[in-house]
Amino acid sequence: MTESHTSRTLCESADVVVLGAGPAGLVVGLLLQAAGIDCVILERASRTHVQTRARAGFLAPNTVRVLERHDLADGLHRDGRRHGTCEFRTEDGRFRLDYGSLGQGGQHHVYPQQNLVTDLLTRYLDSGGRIRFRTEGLAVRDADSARPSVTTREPDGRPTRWTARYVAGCDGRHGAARRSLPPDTVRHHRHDHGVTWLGLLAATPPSLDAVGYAIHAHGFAGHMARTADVTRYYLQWRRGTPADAWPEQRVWDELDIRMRAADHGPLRRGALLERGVFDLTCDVVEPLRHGSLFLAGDAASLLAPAAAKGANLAVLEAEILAQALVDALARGDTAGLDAYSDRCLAHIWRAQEFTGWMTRLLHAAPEQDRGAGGGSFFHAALQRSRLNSLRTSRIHQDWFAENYVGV
Ligand code: RFL
Repeated sequence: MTESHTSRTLCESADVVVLGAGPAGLVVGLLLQAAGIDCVILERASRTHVQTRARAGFLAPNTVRVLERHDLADGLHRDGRRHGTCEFRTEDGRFRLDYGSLGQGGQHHVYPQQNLVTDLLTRYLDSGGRIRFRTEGLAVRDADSARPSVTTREPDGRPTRWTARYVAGCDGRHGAARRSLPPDTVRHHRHDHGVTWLGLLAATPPSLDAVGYAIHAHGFAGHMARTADVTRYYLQWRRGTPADAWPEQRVWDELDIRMRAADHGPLRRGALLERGVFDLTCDVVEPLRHGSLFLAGDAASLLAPAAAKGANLAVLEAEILAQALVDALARGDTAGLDAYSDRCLAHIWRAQEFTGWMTRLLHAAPEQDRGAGGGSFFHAALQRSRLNSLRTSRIHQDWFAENYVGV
């Protein structure tokens, strides 16, 4: 590590500069740290913000295995709960799939992402890891050289240049890593599923002992456990409508209608802690490398949240990337880095395909194709057929289970 000043720009260095302290960046940082590699994590937000950002909650078996392999799973085993059932509610009634005991998939662990991030961050800091909060990466420069650098804005506004051997771009969809990719060498594939969700966090215990997926003429509604006191709900939402357009009472009344509470039991209501609107869009950057810059997590690929894959892919890619960086820096073996992009893209496209299928299972048709009152007959009939197949075909159920928990 070196530190020097030019006339106005502070210069620092590390063998690996990791952008972003989400699940991807923290796993990369922890694994490099454990292997004795000199690294630093640069994070735009404050520590408090990073540790309280509520997002994912369903961790796949592979994610748990990665965390266990590196002795990072204590919190998850202490406070997480195993989960293996989903319930579909439609106009034809409801059916449950015990996906945890189907196929060769396994169960999820329900453990809020902010708890996981807090565990990883605490371990990283306790083991002497370097991290700079409120330090925004502005651009990755000279990535096609052996000495790339990252320009940053420090908390006091001072410009800094971090030089490195490698840069791990784990700073999400809107981060500096993506922005720094030259458009002529990297393709950016985008897709819009044409559907929008209102995501809600409610201060109330779960109402079902399963993930709830409700298909209704008014649109989709979803229920996902988080903790004993907090539950995530989703409502399909008209694109462009602000998150706060409806008062709480109307949100709960609509959830009751779409979840068919009158037939299947009431929902436990509580204060809405958080609302967010997001369009179900996805994208993939290809390849996930430009010279010495590697992308992982949401920076590499964004998935619609319908199948709960994003955080799980982030952890998978982070372990692969960290191992390859250790091989390169400790042993001079760059085969892992050369294979990184192809290896991860195979997982990413599989996850994108299943997420797209899941989106079409939950939504009859993109908004622009829908007629008034819930969609054209054709799309609705296809959706019903899809659901019937899932309800009745054991092979289809096994396929679902393997893809639902797999990455
Ligand atoms: P993150 O977690 O976004 O972390 C990126 C970090 O980079 C920082 N950053 C920068 N730092 C420095 N310089 C810059 N220029 C920077 N720009 C950004 C940010 O502050 C942040 O700290 O990305 P990462 O690590 O790749 O992890 C990805 C996951 O967070 C994401 O895929 C999941 O949350 C997606 N997701 C779900 N995934 C699941 O596997 N299971 C789920 O149940 C699940 N539910 C969800 C979700 C995402 C949701 N949102 C965001 C729509 C539910 C929701 C509501």
